[in-house]
Amino acid sequence: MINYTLISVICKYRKSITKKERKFMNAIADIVKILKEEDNFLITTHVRPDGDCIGSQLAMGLILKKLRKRFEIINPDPPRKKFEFLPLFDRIRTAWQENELYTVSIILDCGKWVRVGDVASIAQKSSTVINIDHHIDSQGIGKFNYINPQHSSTGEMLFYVLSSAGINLDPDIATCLYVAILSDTGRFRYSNTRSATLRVVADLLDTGINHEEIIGKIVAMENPLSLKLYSRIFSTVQTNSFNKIVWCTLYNNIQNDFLCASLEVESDKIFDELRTLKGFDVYLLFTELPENKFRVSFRSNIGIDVSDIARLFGGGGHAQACSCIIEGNLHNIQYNVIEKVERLFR
Ligand SMILES: [Mn+2]
Repeated sequence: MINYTLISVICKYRKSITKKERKFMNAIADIVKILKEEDNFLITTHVRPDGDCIGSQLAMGLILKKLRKRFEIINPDPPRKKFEFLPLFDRIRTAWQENELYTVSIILDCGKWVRVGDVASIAQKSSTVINIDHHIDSQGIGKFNYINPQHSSTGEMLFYVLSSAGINLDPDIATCLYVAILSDTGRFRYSNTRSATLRVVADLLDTGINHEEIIGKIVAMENPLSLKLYSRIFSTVQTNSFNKIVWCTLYNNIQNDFLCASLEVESDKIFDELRTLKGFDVYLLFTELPENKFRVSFRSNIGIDVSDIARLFGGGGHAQACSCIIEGNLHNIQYNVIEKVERLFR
C-alpha cells in the first residue's frame, strides 16, 4: 500500500518540519476524523467547474464510498462532457431541492461562498463545513479548512488526505486525482508543477492507470467543427505595443455561428496556444456574455501576478490564472484592462 503522507514527503529531504507544515498536517488529521466519524455528506465546488473540481469531487466521492458513507455530489454548473469517463460521473447533480440537508458539506477547489453559486444555500445549512482548496484568495469558509496555495491542485491535496486516512489508492481514485492535477498544471507545463506534485503523480501512475489514454480523453475534440471555431477565435488575436500582452476575443457572433453544433469552448485550449508565442508574459481572453458584460480571463508567466487586476474588477483567482466579469463597452474594457496589465511591466 502506498502511504505518502504530507510528513513522509517533506521528511524525505528534511529532518524537521516547519510550524506551517505542522498546521497543515493537523488540518488534514481533523478532516480525516470528520470523514470517518460523520455520515451524510454533500460534495460541491465552484461555478463553471474545471478538471480539478470534477476530478477532486469524484475522488472524494470514491473515498467516502470506501468508508461506506452516504454522499451527494451537487454542483452549481454542469461538468464538461469530456469527463464522463470518470467513475461516479453520473452521480454529479445540478438540480436540487431547497430542503435537502447534509450533516457535512465539503467545498472543494473553492474558498469563497459566492463562488459556490446557488449550492451555497444548502451547503451553509450543514452543521459542519470542510474546505479544501489551493486558491491564493481562499477565505477558509469551513469549520475545518485545509488551504494551501503551494499545491498545484486540490487533487494533489486530496492525495495527502486519503493517504492520512489510510485509504488504499486504487486505479479509480488515481484516475480522478490524475485528471485533477493534469488540468490545473496544464499537463505539467505551468510553474505550479513542483517536485512534490510529480512525486504524487508517480504514485498515481503506479496503480496502473494509462497516462496516454487519460491525456487523450482530456484533450480530445469530438467534433471537427471545433477546429473551425477555434480558428475563428484565434483570428481575433491582438498584442500590445511592446509585445508582452496577447489576447483573443470570443465575440457573441462567433459563439452563435456554432450554437447548433453545441460545441464547448475551453479557454484552456486557447491559452495553450497563446502560451506558445515567444516573448509574451500575459495572455488574456475576453468573452462576450449576455447583458453587455464580458468575462476577462487572465493567464501569466511566473513572476507576474495578475490576480490583483482581476480583484480590482471584482473577480479573483490565482496569481497566474484568474478572471473577472466587467460590464460595458468592449473597447473601453480592453483599454482599461490592458492599461492596468501594462503597468506591471513598468
Ligand atoms: Mn484547482
